[in-house]
Amino acid sequence: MSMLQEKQLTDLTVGDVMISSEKVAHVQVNNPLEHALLVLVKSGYSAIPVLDSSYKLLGTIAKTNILNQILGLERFEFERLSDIIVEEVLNEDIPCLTKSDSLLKGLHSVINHPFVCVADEEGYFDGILTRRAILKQVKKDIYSKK
Ligand code: 2BA
Repeated sequence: MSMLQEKQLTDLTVGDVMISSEKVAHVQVNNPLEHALLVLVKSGYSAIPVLDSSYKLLGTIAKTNILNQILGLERFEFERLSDIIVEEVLNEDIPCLTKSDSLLKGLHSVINHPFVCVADEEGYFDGILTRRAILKQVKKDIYSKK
């Protein structure tokens, strides 16, 4: 029996159910917006984490942030995508969890955010906790009690 099946919902940690960093699409803070938009469109995600060159978490960036930034008075000025870097647009005001936080704390944070980033005490990026991963565990818990 796997560790995830043995543990009760209330005993699970964020580290047990998060998507680990190597599977998470991300952009670096000094990338041009053109690259960030390419990663967002190609991955299909609406928002992804932003890291520095040492893989520390700095924030997130969404397609909407990029489109807002290049919205001129009459049209989207797509030619500006190569002149602006991610640093000028990212959201720094984001919640963050650690791997040892309880899943219940994670549940609380995904009420307002589709995903929440996970980092260690020094700020190095470990992965993300998504609504999907939380809902799967909640569903498993409900069915195990039927
Ligand atoms: P969204 O991109 O707005 O995606 C909302 C939901 O749509 C996702 O929920 C997932 O169920 C589905 N979805 C979107 N794009 C997908 C894709 N390329 N492949 C499979 N399913 C896809 P969650 O899975 O709960 O993810 C919540 C949010 O976490 C996503 O919001 C996205 O911003 C971020 N995310 C999830 N997985 C990621 C990854 N591997 N890398 C980067 N960001 C990720």
